[in-house]
Amino acid sequence: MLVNLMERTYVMVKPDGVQRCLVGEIVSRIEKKGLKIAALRMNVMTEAAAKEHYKEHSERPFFGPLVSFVTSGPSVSMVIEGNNAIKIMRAINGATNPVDALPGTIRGDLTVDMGRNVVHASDAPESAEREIALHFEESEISGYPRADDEWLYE
Ligand code: IDP
Ligand code: MG
Repeated sequence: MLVNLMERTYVMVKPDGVQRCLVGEIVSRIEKKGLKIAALRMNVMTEAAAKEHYKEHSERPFFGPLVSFVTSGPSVSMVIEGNNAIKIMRAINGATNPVDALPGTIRGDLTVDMGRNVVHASDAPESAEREIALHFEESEISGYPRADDEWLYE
């Protein structure tokens, strides 16, 4: 049961989250939920990586500003693991547009503008696999038991 539903997803605290000193707040919400940090790194994303990361939006008018913004300063990249981690992380982040993001979500509680919504999380298993491979070497990702695993899963 636990093994079958186990997923990994790519999560990023974008440069606005780093500048606004929200890294701890965001990581804390993820940890408290019961999801596991399998990898974590801060770096300035290269333009090539940013274009690849957001390639589904390459024809949209906000693509250029989005790539400039996400490469404008350090961001924090994570691989987050847990049962249904992909859907759970999207729920923790909240709707893309902060106007629609519910209170209790990261974007609902902490943001006001779609172009400065502080977090990213993969939206499906295929994008999670693609984004993890884009931003991390397999050797950077840790599989390890956590002390509270048996209290998190039936
Ligand atoms: P997501 O981050 O919730 O997956 P996407 O639709 O994949 O949302 O868009 C990627 C990112 O691009 C958003 O998080 C947001 O920062 C930015 N973005 C999306 N749509 C717009 C827009 O209409 N104007 C400005 N920025 C946008
Ligand atoms: Mg997206």
